Amino acid sequence: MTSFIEQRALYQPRYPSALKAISSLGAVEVGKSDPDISADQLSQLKSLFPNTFGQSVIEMQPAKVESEQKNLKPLTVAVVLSGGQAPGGHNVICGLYEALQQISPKSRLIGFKGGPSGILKDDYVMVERAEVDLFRNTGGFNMLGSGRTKIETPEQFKTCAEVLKKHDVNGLVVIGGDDSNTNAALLAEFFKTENSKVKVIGVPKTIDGDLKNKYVEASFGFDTAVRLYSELISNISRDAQSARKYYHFIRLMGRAASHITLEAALQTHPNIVLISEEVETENKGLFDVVEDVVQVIVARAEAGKDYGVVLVPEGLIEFIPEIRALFNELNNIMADNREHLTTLNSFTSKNEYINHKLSKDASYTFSSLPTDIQRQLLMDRDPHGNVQVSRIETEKLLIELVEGRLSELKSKGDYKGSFAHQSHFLGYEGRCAAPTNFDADYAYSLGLTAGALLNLGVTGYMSVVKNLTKDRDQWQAIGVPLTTMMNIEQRNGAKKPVIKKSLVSLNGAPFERLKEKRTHWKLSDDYRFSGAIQYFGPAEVCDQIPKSLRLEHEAYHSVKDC
Ligand code: FBP
Repeated sequence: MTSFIEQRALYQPRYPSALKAISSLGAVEVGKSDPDISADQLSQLKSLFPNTFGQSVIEMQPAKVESEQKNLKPLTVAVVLSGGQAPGGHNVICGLYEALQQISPKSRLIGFKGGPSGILKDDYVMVERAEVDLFRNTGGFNMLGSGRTKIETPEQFKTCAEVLKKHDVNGLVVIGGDDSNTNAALLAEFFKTENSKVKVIGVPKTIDGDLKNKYVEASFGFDTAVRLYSELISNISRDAQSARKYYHFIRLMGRAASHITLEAALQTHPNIVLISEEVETENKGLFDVVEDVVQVIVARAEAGKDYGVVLVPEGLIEFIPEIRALFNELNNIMADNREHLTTLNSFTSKNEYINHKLSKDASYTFSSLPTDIQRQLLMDRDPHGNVQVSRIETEKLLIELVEGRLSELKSKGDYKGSFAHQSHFLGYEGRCAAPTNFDADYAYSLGLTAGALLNLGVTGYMSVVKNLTKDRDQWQAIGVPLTTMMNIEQRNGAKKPVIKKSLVSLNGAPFERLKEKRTHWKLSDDYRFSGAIQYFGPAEVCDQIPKSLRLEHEAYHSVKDC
């Protein structure tokens, strides 16, 4: 064990004071709210979730009378880590364990291994005090492992029920992103229909920051991942400014939404920041995006600066209208012809087969992309039907197109600079970092809240902690019905109920702040050195929270440091 791990293990996560006495908490209903979707989608959701749709949001408060207290028998709870790693996952499990111990020292926590498939395979470990002490405040999901298996067929639902029954499980906690929490909602509905005693609670995890809505202020893991990326971007910016010879194109993880890129920009002040949601709203084609980047490079060259930093969100490619249309066609073709495609082994045969089925416009877009990108677009979708954007090298595509355009301008005498470049992809580097104080505290609180919700006997809820910009003792533990976050979307070629992803709002305060500042960043070198994540030392550096979170929940002008 390293000295860092030893010292960090001593950190005691902080949490809302109400969660200090879980067995004496009661539930107060604080209102119902339907998701903000069309009447048609609403009625589809009601019929898909007859037992769990329409439940109230509940707030946990000390019970007023003895009879309201839910100090029950020991609970047997199962937990899975699902989807991509996010810093804080171990702390959710540690918080959950402590909650169960508070309820009864005889409670048991079963950790299914490798994500939801661990339940199907009945592959598990018992989580005991020794594991909790070993993994508290550490990054990674290695305590149990993770996976992206979706429990979707009737046979899988049945197996899941049988395995949980065999272990006499009362509650299942799914720690995951939007897709995994959607799965949690489906399981909750299934168990209720089957009169099973298993209650299901979801926990909002994802570095992408796109699992947020009017109840969920943030997902755990976002803060740590962006702080780590920001440190690396700061280092690269300083290198660019020192060597004065490269443009650094840095693609940042985050699948669809640009929250990570936006937050990293607020922390580091790059010269160019692309925000996918803005590109889509302004209906910009690929060549418009390239032109925007080129203009800044030309202007910087005129100021004698042939270097700079460009941030590119991982999901950008999917938000460019002509490419989105291509993706939709590709997804449907790939879903409808899955079996036949598995028989085609070479890229050329796959390419020919698919290209034949594309519309004229989509085929033109596809053919105009470099071969490497075409190859990446034809890779398998994830189990939820999503394009695996982390495997598409958008930063390299941009570099190639920018380079081409600059040489055109050069030949006409409209550009006199030189364009040397480096490409980077920051993604996996951030997903298993040791959680910041914020993520360590937040994830631990979410685990405690999940335990408290199970003790109350509710199902189909997400564990939510609110007031995150306030001190920990003012954080508030609530339960929000998973179905209130859903809408109906096209997945794997069919309409499915899914938890709605939150994209960057162009009317939101974080984007407003970016707009206010970014013109200045283009030509100046106003790079900010955000520094490494600090775990030990003064609260100003150890207890920071994301700037976008502060901008969303505090008065705009009070947030000055970005
Ligand atoms: P989750 O939505 O499961 O949290 O995953 C987030 C993420 O890190 C995305 O940012 C990225 O596109 C994707 O996972 C990469 O997936 P994989 O780990 O399967 O390569």
